[in-house]
Amino acid sequence: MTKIRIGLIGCGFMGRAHSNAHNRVPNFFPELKCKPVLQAVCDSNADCVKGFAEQWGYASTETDWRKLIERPDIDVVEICVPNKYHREIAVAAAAQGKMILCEKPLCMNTAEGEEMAAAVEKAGVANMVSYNYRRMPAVSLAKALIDSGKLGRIYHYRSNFLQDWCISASVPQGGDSTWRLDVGSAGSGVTGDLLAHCIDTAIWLNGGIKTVTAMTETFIKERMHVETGKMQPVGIDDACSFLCRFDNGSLGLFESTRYACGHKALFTFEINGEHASLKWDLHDLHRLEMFDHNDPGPVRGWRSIHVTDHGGDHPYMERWWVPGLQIGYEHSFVHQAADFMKSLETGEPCSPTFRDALKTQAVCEAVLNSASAGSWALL
Ligand code: SOE
Repeated sequence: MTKIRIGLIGCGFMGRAHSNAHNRVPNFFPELKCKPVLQAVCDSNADCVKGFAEQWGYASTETDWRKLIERPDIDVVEICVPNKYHREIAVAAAAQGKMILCEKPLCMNTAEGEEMAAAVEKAGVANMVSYNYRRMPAVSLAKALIDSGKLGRIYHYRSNFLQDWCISASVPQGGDSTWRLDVGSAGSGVTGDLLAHCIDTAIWLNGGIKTVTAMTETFIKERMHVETGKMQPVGIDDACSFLCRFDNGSLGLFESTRYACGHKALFTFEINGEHASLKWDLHDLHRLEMFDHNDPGPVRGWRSIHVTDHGGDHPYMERWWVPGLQIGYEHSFVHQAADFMKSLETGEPCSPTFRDALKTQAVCEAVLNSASAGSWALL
């Protein structure tokens, strides 16, 4: 058994999701030869990092990420801090020969992404970006069905990610909890934060995107900035919709907003092929809906597959309870961590690598360019 010593940077919501995942892997994937060990956690807030280490079981703490990446007892650097830090940390960690697991989106823009992908490739270190929804069993099942040819030629792909947590003008920008609203920390708004998930899943399921035309809007133009205490212009996109053409000839339609009153995290996709359609909804994440035109006419209709079966029928589910008992959001991170550990054993890259995630970054950038130019953008 090889211990893979994790050095986590960032004690926020994502730091918790990743720590929980590493703790669960040895319990639910006992056959893996690589076992994650929570070696060190780093955050600039000394009180916060100490409490986090105790709560999740990290052996030690750091308050300077540079010290963490230089430590010889760290194998994997896990980047769970605001997007503006991803590039610098990843490039420095690769230079130290560390493997890297980076939160999404990969970075602030494609120029940074190119540098990051080149750095991990030059160093020859394992790398992955945390687009966790790929590893929801129902989403993985959709991938297997599409790849088997069940849907035939694909005509349409549509996807939404709708939230409502910014609808009040009193939500500030910047700081630990609301950095996603600060363009200097996040790079963009819903495009990099939410549509990036839709785009990663779309590329995985339906292939590359070649042209886009988009519109964005910033509904609330000024918000108080946590760091200055002053009202400042909002530089992010609050909402974004775009049309696209995929390499396979199908047409795509995407929408994301943080102003869809009543929707908390409504990530959905639907794909229509010549023989069948599939749809999925994060609020009902263990179900995959399928319409199969080859079903006999009298009973033809949408069926709702409860993706909880064993016997190899449903991805990852054998690991958990008994058929019919569902799992949740956090399990996608456990699957991701387990697949990463497995890849270290086999030496195969674990997708999405930095290079894979750069494709999503390029679509996000084309979407934002198209919205500001008011024209189609080519990839
Ligand atoms: C934003 O609210 C957010 O937390 C994203 O940053 C995550 O990536 C997404 O999975 C849920 O929503």
